[in-house]
Amino acid sequence: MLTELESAINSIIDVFHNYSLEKGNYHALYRDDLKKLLETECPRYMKKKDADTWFKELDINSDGAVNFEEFLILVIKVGVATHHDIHQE
Ligand SMILES: [Ca+2]
Repeated sequence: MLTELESAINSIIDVFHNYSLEKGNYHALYRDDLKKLLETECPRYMKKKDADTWFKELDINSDGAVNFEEFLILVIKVGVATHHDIHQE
């Protein structure tokens, strides 16, 4: 049986693949894939930063796609913001 954290990590991987598989590449979110992911999965954080800005920020190696490691930067940033928000409520 998976621990709570292991399940959460699997969910993060599943979310990445739900959008990366749109173009049949397990390892890449293209600009429009990322936009769709942001709009669907974290709409609250699209209000402060648009999809193009997110894409430029996440595509660290400038290869025109967001790989899983780069996607984790989004997870960290949204996670930190959500944690902050929880303590404001
Ligand atoms: Ca990249």
